[in-house]
Amino acid sequence: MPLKLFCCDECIPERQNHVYVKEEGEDTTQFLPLSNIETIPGSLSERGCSYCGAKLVIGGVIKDCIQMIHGPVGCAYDTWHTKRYPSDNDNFQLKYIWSSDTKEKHIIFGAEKQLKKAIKEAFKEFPEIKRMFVYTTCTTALIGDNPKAVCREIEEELGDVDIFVVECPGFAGVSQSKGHHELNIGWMRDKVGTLEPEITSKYTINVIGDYNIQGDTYVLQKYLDKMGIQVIAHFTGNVTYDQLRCMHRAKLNVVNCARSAGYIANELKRVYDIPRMDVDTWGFEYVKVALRKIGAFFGLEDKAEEVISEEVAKYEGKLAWYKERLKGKQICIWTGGPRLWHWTKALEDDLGMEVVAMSSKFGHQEDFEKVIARGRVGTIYIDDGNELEFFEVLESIHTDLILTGPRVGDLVKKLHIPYINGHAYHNGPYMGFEGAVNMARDMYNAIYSPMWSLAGKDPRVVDSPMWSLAGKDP
Ligand code: CFM
Repeated sequence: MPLKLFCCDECIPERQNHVYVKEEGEDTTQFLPLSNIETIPGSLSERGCSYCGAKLVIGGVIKDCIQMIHGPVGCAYDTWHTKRYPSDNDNFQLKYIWSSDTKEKHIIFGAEKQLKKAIKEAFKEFPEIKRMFVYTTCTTALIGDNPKAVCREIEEELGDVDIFVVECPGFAGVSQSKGHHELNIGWMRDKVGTLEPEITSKYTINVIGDYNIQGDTYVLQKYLDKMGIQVIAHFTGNVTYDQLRCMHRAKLNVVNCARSAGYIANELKRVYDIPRMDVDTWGFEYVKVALRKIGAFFGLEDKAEEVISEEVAKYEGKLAWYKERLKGKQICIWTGGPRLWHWTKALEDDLGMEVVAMSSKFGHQEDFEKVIARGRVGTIYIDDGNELEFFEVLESIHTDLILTGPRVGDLVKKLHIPYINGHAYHNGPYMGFEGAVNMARDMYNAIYSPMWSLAGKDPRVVDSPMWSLAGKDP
């Protein structure tokens, strides 16, 4: 039976439809785990909320913009400093967070005045900043505030500011995925086409879904600069608010994260007839394919080959060194969704590793189609996995490393299994040729760290229930 019920899910048997083990000769037309539906009550989900998907993932990356969170201060605090997306604007976007700080009395009397006060105060504190994102949260959406009306008033009053409102209360949708969607569609509707860019090249693109995690965007930008391609906007990554208003002027949309930003690429196609090209910007071999595809679109094949041979010469040897030491190592990928299909085959082809279990928090059916198509036979594929299931997976497989977030990562570390931050990275960037080497280096350092054998010598560990769960004998 390819759909699998974990023992820990005995009292929530519906979970069986979310866990799949691929068997020989099967394809996704026969079995596909359910995904992008409500979390089953009783399952301790790892998902985020809609607001988080909008703010933490997409909007918060923009480098010249106040991020005003309309709600209790915790919503702002909890999405601050948990992701690392630098910028060349002195990291303005990482330093600060703003909140309208709503309290009980605002629930009763309305929080619009409070929002207005907070927005004006924020613009006053940062007089050089003239752009703002305003996000709704569960609380302020439930009481029926109208932040758009407030923002239009302020725009008129102040005259020189531009504010974008994202209606993304946490409870909307089933995961952070809904927040991505809201921001994509809202930005397209309200802001794209409201400004004209300065065109400096015949070849113009938008890079969609890169996010500059630990400098990913810089790596891609370097390759594109060398090819003579102008990037109108990175949606999003080291980008200004106004650059994003000019997205309608690109001749091509190059999409990496199709999950969080495929919507805006589709809208740009529908409204402005800009073609969409999906690429993988992680993985040594995949990046070659990506650059060749972009090169072929503009007739810049030679330029693409130049960049490729220059970069390959620099990094091929290093990658080979790590491959020698990483081949045959078994790993798990437990992240949001797209990184499963971006990474599984890349790690197997580039480094000879074997991906034995994958869990996606919020991937949709199309993500599972891609990941199962690219994944191995015998691998476990989980939608919206919970902690107990993770422990059960670890009992049934051998794994040398897990690519996941710090929350699950710190748990598995206690089982003496190394983890690499699959969301914000350990020491990135991970995109591009150099990124593939960085990722291999981090995985090598994690797996081969002498810490693991020393940790096994700690006598206190022997009695720990976690230790027996790990099935290891010190
Ligand atoms: Fe796209 Fe992302 Fe991801 Fe994502 Fe995320 Fe992310 Fe992710 Mo963490 S936009 S879907 S909502 S690639 S934050 S930068 S790492 S879960 S797989």
